[in-house]
Amino acid sequence: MASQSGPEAAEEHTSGADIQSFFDSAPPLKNSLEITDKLKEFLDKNSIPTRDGRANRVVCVTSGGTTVPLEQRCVRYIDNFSSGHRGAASTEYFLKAGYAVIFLYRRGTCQPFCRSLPDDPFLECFKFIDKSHVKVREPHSEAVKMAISDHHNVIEKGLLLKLPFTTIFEYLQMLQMVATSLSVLGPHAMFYLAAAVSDFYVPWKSMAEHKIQSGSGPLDMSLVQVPKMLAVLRKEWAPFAYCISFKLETDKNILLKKADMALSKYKMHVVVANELLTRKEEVVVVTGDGKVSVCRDKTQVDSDVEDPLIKLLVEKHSIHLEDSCS
Ligand code: PAZ
Repeated sequence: MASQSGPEAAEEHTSGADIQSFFDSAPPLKNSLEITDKLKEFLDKNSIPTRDGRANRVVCVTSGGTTVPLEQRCVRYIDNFSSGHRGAASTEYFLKAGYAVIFLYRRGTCQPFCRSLPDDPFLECFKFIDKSHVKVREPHSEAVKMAISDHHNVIEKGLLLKLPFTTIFEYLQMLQMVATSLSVLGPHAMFYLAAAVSDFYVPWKSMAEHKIQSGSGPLDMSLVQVPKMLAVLRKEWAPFAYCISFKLETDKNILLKKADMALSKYKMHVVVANELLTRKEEVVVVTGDGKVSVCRDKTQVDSDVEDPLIKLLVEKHSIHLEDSCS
């Protein structure tokens, strides 16, 4: 089941009780103390006003797809499509624009600053000079040097915090932790929710403990709807933050209608609508003021749509900040 976005009917009704029951029944995060410490350290660094007295802007970029385990000792799971390219590229552009970034990403998906690294098998990119020295082979050495130095630079300055998730249970618990910590930044915080989040899941308590056996015939299981957390994020977790969500469809005839629905239903500031096949070329930025199509600069070979997209969103965030502070 690819549960990128359920049918309209399935998007209705999320009660506080559904949300509570999701969190109550989710297996607790194994590393929640470590995450709390990392968030605290990151915010201590990034909530200090800059020299000119301006508050720092911090964005949480979510990236990659969540999984839905079918067994507690998980052998099988349902996955959601997302390579993580959008989130990784956007993170780089937000950092360039002066934001500190919390990169909440699916383990194993695309990482910031790694996009220009060679596709060749990793070990084929290196060679021994002598027994203790390794060199990057040409033509990869420039790309590898750039990736290492760009990444090192932002980590050193404490501007990038990377938090990995795999399952829908981990993702939503971590998103809640990040959102409630970022609420101290008020309108200076932004959420850029590009992760592909499962719409249906198996509640932990009704999940088989051991590997499901194939001997007992066809598999018949019923999945429960994942409560829509966007409205809670807006209303309770980080009520003053600037919130951007994504809407992915494969049928372009319903895409903009669904984006409009998400905008009004979850009170997002922006919904970025994209179609699976053209997502790297064009997106549509949907706000209460109208719709703007944003395209990759096709005259440049290495250009990507995230470059103009992030520029536009940064402008919109600035207007939001001016409005909030006046
Ligand atoms: O990760 P990627 O670059 O392969 O794809 C990005 C995307 C299509 C997952 C993202 O732009 C998106 O639309 N995320 C939200 C998906 C959804 O509607 O749940």
